[in-house]
Amino acid sequence: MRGGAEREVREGWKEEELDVELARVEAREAEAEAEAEEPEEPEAPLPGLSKYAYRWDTSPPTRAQLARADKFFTQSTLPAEHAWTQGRFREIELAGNAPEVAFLGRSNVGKSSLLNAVMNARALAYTSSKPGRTRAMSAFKVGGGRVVMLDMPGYGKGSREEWGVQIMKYLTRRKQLCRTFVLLDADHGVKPADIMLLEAISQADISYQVVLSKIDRVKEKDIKEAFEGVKGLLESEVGGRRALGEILAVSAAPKRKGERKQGISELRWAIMVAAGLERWGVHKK
Ligand SMILES: Nc1nc2c(ncn2[C@@H]2O[C@H](COP(=O)(O)OP(=O)(O)O)[C@@H](O)[C@H]2O)c(=O)[nH]1
Ligand SMILES: [Mg+2]
Repeated sequence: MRGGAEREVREGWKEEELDVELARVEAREAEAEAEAEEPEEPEAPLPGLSKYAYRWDTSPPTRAQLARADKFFTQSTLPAEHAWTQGRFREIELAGNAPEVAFLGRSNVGKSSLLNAVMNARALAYTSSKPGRTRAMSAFKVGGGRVVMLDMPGYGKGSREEWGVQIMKYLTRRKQLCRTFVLLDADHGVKPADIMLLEAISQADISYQVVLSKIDRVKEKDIKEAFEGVKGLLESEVGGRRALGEILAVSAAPKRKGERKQGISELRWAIMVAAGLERWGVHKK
């Protein structure tokens, strides 16, 4: 019968289509099963990334090195002390040739609080919640004068002109200055004033290292994003040629509850490396 033959053919075609569809469904199911069986792959870690540092040019300190750095900065027999405060470069007593490290950044980014945290001092460096209060440079001796830490006036509104002239003189002329730390607020992100500061120090060919401040205010994943963003910035024209391939992240934990000190040992170690004190505290055999 014609009608029956036609149906057979049609049904035959349908069966083929069905087979194809079935095969597709099976394949999809198998795929889904395989996916479900495979343990979820953790996000690939960024090489060189740790909790308080992102390194692409340096190697991370060992636990023993971090412990020595903490010891150096917290020796009770040799507490940190104020060395000098000056507004003008020519007035700074140039005596002494201890290695120096300077802390730069916008007003209120947390420079003075961070110095106090590193030096294990409550209020050696003057801190203020009102921006632009520190107009002078202050120097502090650490470890019996083996290192001098400099708290610089904030870069930002109102103080830019004075800042430019005096600080640039210091940064470019001071022979014993071995590293400049540029603080960027992890909470507020990179601001135009930060870009101007980075451009200024890059143009003056000053070597520096970036430190993200106030990380107690942001989530861990935001710190990672900030690290990547800042690396990109440092590798752009803004960053110049002298940025260290290592960004640190810190919290100075000032007064309020819930604000924990973080990343301070790593920063202490970075200062010791800059000052050539890697071997300090290593017992001689
Ligand atoms: N949450 C938080 N606040 C901070 C931190 N460091 C500093 N601050 C606060 O930020 C303000 C400015 O700090 P200060 O150290 O004077 O900044 P400077 O102008 O860069 O020297 C003060 O109110 C500090 O208490 C930090 O790590 N975490
Ligand atoms: Mg200050």
